Amino acid sequence: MQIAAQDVLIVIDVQNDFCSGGALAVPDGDAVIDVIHRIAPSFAHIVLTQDWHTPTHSSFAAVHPGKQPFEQIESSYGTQTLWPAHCVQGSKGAEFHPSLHLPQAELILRKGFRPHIDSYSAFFENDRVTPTGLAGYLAERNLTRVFLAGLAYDFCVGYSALDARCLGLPAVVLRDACRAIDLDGSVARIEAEFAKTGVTVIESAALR
Ligand code: VGL
Ligand code: ZN
Repeated sequence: MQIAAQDVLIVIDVQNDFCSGGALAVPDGDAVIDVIHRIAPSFAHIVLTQDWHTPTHSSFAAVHPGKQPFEQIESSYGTQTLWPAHCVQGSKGAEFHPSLHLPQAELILRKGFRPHIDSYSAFFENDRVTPTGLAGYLAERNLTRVFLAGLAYDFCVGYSALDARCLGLPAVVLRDACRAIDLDGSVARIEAEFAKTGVTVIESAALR
C-alpha cells in the first residue's frame, strides 16, 4: 500500500503503563516500538496520543467499592470495563515509553481526562459523541487517511479506527505495529467491527 502526502500515522498510547512493568501492561507491548520506528520515516505526518486520566478516574476499579479490575459496570453512557489505575496525569506511567523516539510528531493528543467518562478512541470519548478535537485538527490540516499503530489493538487502536470510519476517513490498522489486551474475546469483537465498517488491517511490510 502506497503512503500519500495526506496520510497521517497515529501512534496510540505507547506509554509506560501499557508496556512491560506497567500498571496495565499489554502482553509484548514494548514490541510495537521497533516496528513503529521502522515505518515512521515513511510518513510525512505523525500524531501521538496519550491516555491521560485523573487520579480517581471513573474507569479505575479502585474507585468503585467491591469492584475488581477487568469487571464491567453500567455507566450513563453504556457498559464500561474497569481497569487498574493507569496513565494518571503527570505520573511516570503516563509518560511515553523512554525508547519511543518520534521528535517529528506534530501533535500530542491527550484523552481520558474527564473524570466521569473514559476515552478509548482518539476521536470520541466512550459516549461516542464527545469529541477530542482530533477530527477538526485533521480536517483543518487536510489529513484525510489515517494509519494506526500502538496499544492496545482491541481497545484504543481499535476504537480509533472505528471512529475514523464513522467520520468518513479511510482507516488502516498496522497489525504488527500493535499488541492486544485480548480480554474476553475483545480481539474477535473488534475485528468483526473492522470488517463491518471497512477498517483495513495490513502488516507493516505491505507499506511502500
Ligand atoms: C487503553 C484500556 C484503558 C488503551 C486505555 O490504550 O487501549 N485500554 N485505557
Ligand atoms: Zn485508560
